[in-house]
Amino acid sequence: MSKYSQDVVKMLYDNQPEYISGQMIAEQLQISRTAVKKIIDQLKAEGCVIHSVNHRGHQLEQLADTWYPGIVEQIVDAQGFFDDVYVYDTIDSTQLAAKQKMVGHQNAMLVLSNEQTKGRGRFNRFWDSAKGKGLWMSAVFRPKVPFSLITTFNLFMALAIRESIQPFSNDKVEIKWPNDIYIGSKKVCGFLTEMSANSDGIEAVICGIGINMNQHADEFPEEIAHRATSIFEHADQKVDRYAFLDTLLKNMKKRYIQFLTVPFESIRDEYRTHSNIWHRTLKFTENDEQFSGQAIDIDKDGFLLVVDEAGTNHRLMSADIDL
Ligand code: BTX
Repeated sequence: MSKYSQDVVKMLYDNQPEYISGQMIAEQLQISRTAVKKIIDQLKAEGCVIHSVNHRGHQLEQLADTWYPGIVEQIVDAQGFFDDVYVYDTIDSTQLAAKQKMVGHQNAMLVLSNEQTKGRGRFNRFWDSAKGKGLWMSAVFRPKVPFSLITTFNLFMALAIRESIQPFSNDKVEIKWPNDIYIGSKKVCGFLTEMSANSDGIEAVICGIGINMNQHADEFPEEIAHRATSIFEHADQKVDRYAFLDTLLKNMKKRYIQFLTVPFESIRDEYRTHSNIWHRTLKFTENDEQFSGQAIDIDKDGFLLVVDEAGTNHRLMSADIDL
């Protein structure tokens, strides 16, 4: 996409819901009206819904299912939290890109891509990241906190993601400790937190977030179709990816500040209320060990307390849980 297309789409976006004339766009960008018309036609072909009316100009109704860097930057800048943002059309993994981009400076950063060809979950498991269907993003934070606090970071982010999805969904959105967000019995989001540290302390916390926004149920690959869902499947309309990103970044900022300033204990009740793992017998897999049991609580460090069927207590830092 040419630089001018980025400028035009941003002008249309900034002018919403008003019309802007082709003449005005041409003058501001110092290009011909024919060039403007060509760009507008191209944006329409990409999937932008733009109303073009003689003597009034162009009005943007809906953006295409893609991240336009200029608009993403505007949303990110308005939050005043992340210093840098990188937007890709396609990439192997935003998590890998974030780890490369964060070297040599102390900036907080975001990396987003329309598609990932090698999206990864925990233990290098695949993460399906279809083009234009979801939010595939990695966020790099630079907390100056002791190592011991990091075990709770993921829990604060879980709340941020859950409360961002909820307003877009007609159905209840819940946290499945430690790394997933569910709607009903299906996963709508997976996220993971990795850390980079040296002997002086933490260099960065890298949070990779995959959220299924607009897939239809029959669009998921066969191996995950029975346990994956999207926000769209629980909404009346397509998710506006920009409105969603804005909501998510606001909540991430809020929860990050909370992470830095209050102990997990002060949000524990809230976390418990929004979790889907209580009062049922579940199958846990931790490393190679498997057992059935009931989750009882989460302790102040974010570890899950479980009692297995033989009555033995377990304190889990991470595990796979079959619902
Ligand atoms: P996880 O290991 O808990 O979940 C991975 C498992 O989830 C897979 O084995 C598969 O069964 C299932 N799965 C794969 N893709 C999807 C999907 N789109 N929706 C629902 N279920 C799925 C959770 O790992 C953490 C995932 C983080 C993904 C983000 S995306 C941006 C960033 N970049 C990157 O490479 N990873 C992170």
